[in-house]
Amino acid sequence: MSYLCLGPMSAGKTLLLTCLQKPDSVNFTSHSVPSVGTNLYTIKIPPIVIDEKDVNQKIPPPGKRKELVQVREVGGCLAPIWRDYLSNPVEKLIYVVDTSNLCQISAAGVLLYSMLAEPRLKKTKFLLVLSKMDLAYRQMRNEALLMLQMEKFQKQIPQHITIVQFSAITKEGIDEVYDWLAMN
Ligand SMILES: Nc1nc2c(ncn2[C@@H]2O[C@H](COP(=O)(O)OP(=O)(O)OP(=O)(O)O)[C@@H](O)[C@H]2O)c(=O)[nH]1
Ligand SMILES: [Mg+2]
Repeated sequence: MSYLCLGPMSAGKTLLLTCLQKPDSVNFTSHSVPSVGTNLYTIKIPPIVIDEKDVNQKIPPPGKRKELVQVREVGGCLAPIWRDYLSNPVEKLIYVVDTSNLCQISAAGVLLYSMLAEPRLKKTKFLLVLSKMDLAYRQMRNEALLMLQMEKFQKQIPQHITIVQFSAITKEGIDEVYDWLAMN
């Protein structure tokens, strides 16, 4: 079973996965180059922090939370052949959309839908990452979801999609991504 990370070119996949690997290594001076192939990231998931004051906190039983996962990024320039990476069953798929790129959001939605409609991904768990949330000129969550036509998609597809707002710079959403990766 594999974990994949897909999304259009420059969506923020490399920086997301680098940030999950080493949060402190990413800051506003960070930059990355386009991935022309695939990159494999081994991510150590930090243990859950128990907040004794939070009576509603869900603490998974021991052994139920993964500690180490491997995620393969497939570069956005390989979108025409993403399907070639589906030969192993895909347990989880992270799909990254750049909320600051108005020209790309609708196209990102079409590509996402083509993956959701893929028969080999019917049992895959999807995480939709709305990236670059630190940028002032980004789309807000609701506008981005509207442009992606998420409401329509969610009625038509069997997969459950978790949605996270993320910034590699401010680390917004990082704990939610870790929790999603860690769950069985
Ligand atoms: N401000 C800001 N910039 C980001 C963030 N994530 C990525 N970037 C920038 O966006 C550009 C593209 O990011 P990448 O992570 O390389 O994008 P990618 O999805 O891996 O792109 P491909 O490998 O071409 O498919 C880089 O210049 C990053 O520095 C973020 O959270 N905030
Ligand atoms: Mg990349």
